[in-house]
Amino acid sequence: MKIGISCYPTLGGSGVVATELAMALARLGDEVHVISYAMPSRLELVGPNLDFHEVVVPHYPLFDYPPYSLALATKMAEVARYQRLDLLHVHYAVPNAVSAVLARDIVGGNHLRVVTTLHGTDITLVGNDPNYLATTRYGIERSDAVTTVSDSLREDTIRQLGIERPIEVIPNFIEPERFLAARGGPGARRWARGDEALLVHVSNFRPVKRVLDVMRIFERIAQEVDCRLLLVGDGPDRALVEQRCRESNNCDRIQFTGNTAAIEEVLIGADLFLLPSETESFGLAALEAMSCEVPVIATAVGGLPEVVEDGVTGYLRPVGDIEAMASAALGLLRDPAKRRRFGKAARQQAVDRFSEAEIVELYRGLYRRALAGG
Ligand code: GMT
Repeated sequence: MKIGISCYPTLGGSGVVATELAMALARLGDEVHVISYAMPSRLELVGPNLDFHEVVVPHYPLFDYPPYSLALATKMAEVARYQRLDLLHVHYAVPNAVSAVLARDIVGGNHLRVVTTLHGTDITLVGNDPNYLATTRYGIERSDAVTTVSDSLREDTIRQLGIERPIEVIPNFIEPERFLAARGGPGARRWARGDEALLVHVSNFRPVKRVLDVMRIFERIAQEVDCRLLLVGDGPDRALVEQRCRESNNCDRIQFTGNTAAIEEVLIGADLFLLPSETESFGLAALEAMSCEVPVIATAVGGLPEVVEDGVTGYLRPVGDIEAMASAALGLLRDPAKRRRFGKAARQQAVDRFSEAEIVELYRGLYRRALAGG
């Protein structure tokens, strides 16, 4: 198949899933063209059948807001026409779905298909904003096929956007071997002093991630156990977090690594993963932690219960319940055998339920059905 994949190029979950999917499809022999305003962080040009096409958004004095959606649609139409694409698979509805639908109209004929994958905040925070609602709904309804990354997001899409069309659930995935390969090295323990417990949080530091809750949980745990916190990623709330670590006199026990594409290097060897989000449609970071045998302490929201099994691969507690999350974490840190058992179960479930090979085949099956759909 000849597939155009469009996504945000950042290290956010939707960009990571799109990039890993693009590389997996190319390895399977499909011809893949990635379309974005910058080269996605995790993208490696794995072979001659994987290309990158940059969307250029020219500035003009009239434009206070350069029209990215139009430049994207123009590039999608150009790539579709000249590379003879069978379909465009767009990740994140705003504005990618609308741009793809427009590109399909520009190309004309009846052969180019549009597949849209909804990732989370494109529905729960952005798409349902009245300023974007009508175009988000239009992009979803006019796509030839639509997927969400969890049952929970599917329900949110139906309820919050009033969507009535069929939506298929295809979850996020991991490549199991990648996380084993890091085992030989120091992994996260390069930051540890001696035997101290290592807690890790990975995110884009947006308010929805509640990074201050990560700090509060850590402070509570640190009262009872010798431990260190690894904060991976970057974003708007980082300054707040740095301020909090100074105020609580914890800076010497907290390490900021910034963004990294080599996520396994900060997860292998860690003791616990913290994800106290306000909402989370799936929680790819939690799945990546699980695949490194790291149990997850998270909130019981959105798609997280579809990923983390409470009491088996981690613990799920109510949003904002610092005491409950800290005490669940302490229960595991004080019982190393139990923590290891949870870690093994986490890896097993990640491999059994979310392996790349199986999930990528779900996408390919969907593509075939969309192409056959006339
Ligand atoms: O907020 C983020 O984590 C980034 C966001 C994105 O679209 O890049 O992530 C969303 O998509 C991921 C991949 O499908 C999901 O695993 C995340 O749960 C989801 N984030 C939220 O719903 C907050």
